[in-house]
Amino acid sequence: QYQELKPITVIGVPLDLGSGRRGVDMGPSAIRYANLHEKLTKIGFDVEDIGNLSVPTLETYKVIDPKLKYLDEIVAVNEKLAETVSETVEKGRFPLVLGGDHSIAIGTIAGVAKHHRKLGVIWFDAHGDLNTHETTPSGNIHGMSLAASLGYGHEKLVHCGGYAPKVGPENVVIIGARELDPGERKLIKELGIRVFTMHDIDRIGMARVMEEALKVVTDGTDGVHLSLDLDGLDPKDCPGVGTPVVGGITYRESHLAMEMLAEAKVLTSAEFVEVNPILDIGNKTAKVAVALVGSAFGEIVL
Ligand code: 6HN
Ligand code: MN
Ligand code: MN
Ligand code: MN
Repeated sequence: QYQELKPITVIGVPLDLGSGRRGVDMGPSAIRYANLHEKLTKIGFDVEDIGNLSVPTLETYKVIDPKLKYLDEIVAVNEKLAETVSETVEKGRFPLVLGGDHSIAIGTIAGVAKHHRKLGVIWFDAHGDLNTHETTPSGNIHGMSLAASLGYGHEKLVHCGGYAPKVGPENVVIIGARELDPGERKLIKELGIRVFTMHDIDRIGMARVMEEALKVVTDGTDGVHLSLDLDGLDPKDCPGVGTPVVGGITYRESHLAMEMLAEAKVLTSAEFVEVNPILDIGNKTAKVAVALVGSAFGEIVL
């Protein structure tokens, strides 16, 4: 309903401060190297790539609060990202953000949500990213981005873009979850967030999971954001991620999910995050990312 071949703006965010392991800062390059531009152009899109946001180097900064590592640096990048994404939407273009660690979802969502009365969010991930500084086991902000977008966590994260919350729990779905911390489980229950775990995918299949997920994210909304963490897939297919968890979504299941999204024509923004070329085999994970982008944007095989 919402999207009919809008021109796409690619925005790279080479941030790794939100992650416990280095290397995701090279994600945007790896994804471009895997021929993202060509893929989208072949499908028929008008694509512009505005390059990478400038991002501070880890060595330049010190951890001040171990429960919120590199908070101010991450907030600064996300404020800039929110502005860039918002300008993209104002130009009538579709923001396609390349990470970078998953903390950048805070900025992407801050940039898009203000253009929508109500935004649906698909969080495709092995994790919930629903920690706050009070529940985090690691202090890594990439584990807090969905909570922040829902209005939970540190003020500076929650109020990115100058407003909060960005999304309501009734329009959020998590797909692929298989590693949730105690605080995340608690928040899921409190807010009633729909989570399709690996158990659900095994049991009812990805097709039904996506049918249900699409209902949740389109219920009363006027936009849908896809936040796709490559660690949602099985590490066999996507070894190049910082926090791999065995027993994940298969290559085909993830494609089916993207194809159903394309068919539904509901996407208004998307981000592909956590590609870590240092931990990858060849450029396998970035190639999967580009293949998934193709499917999400309606690439037709036959
Ligand atoms: N990600 N739940 C763990 C933490 O440290 O909070 C892992 C987070 C992973 C974050 O997948 O983007
Ligand atoms: Mn994540
Ligand atoms: Mn994850
Ligand atoms: Mn507040």
